[in-house]
Amino acid sequence: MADLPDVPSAQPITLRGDYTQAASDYSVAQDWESYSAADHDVWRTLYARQIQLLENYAAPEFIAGARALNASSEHIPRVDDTNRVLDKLTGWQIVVVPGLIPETHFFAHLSARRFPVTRWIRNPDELDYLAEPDIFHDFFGHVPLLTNPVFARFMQAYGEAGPKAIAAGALHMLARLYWYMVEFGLIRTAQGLRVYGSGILSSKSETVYSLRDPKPHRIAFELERVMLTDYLIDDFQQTYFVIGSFDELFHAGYDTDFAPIYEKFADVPGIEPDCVLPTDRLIRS
Ligand code: HBI
Ligand code: FE
Repeated sequence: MADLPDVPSAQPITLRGDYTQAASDYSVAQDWESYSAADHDVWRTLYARQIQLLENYAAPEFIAGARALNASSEHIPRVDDTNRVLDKLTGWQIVVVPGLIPETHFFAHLSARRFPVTRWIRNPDELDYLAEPDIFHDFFGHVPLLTNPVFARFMQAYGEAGPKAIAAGALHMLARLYWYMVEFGLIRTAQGLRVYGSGILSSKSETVYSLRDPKPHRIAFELERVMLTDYLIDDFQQTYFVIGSFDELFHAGYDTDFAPIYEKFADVPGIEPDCVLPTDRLIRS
């Protein structure tokens, strides 16, 4: 059995996945036949809620990706089917895992163009909040943009950056980039501000909140600013960072040598999640 990963959470949570059958890279069989009717019901409910929000809230690239995947609204997708689509579009693959996996393994999968997707789905009484990612978050939230060549290449670069960040003792700075740009990112489009972050788009209430609520700050993306900003894991974000295009994100993640950033800010404390600096460019939603 593979070792249990450390949980990247302030509150101790018990990982609910079954790690006993995991291979050394933490992969497991999806074993689609063994999902229950109740599991498929949860998928159908969540899918119906979120898919109808996309048109008015999601980035066009995300909508196009969700369409291309052609996932069923009726039942949990079969990963083998999705992998055939992904392979043709960007060469990515989904690898099914029991749940959170250790960072080094997570990075290794991403750098090999494999996205880890949790096998299990939440219970019917957890539609709105979950401490760990499940297959709905991982699949519905993350996989659509893996059909986009620019975003997919950014994700690979993120995986490649992992071991260097760990060696430099700067994993927390790299993890902030993932948090704010992959999980909670907003983007400017011709239709106004839109969401592309998977943590937002797999949540009904945060999708609306992130674009419409006057409370959170929406700040133009700036790499060092993001890599220095602490985040909240168990509440809506107080700050969202906004990219102008996926090319901008790609440029920051792919063409930038992070080593000087890690060095420069090694002993600098994180910026509070609700802080607005005089240098920030605020974006109106
Ligand atoms: N494992 N399955 C899974 N999914 C994640 O998003 C994930 C993980 N392990 C580590 C991790 N994320 C983060 O700590 C890294 O991005 C830093
Ligand atoms: Fe996620």
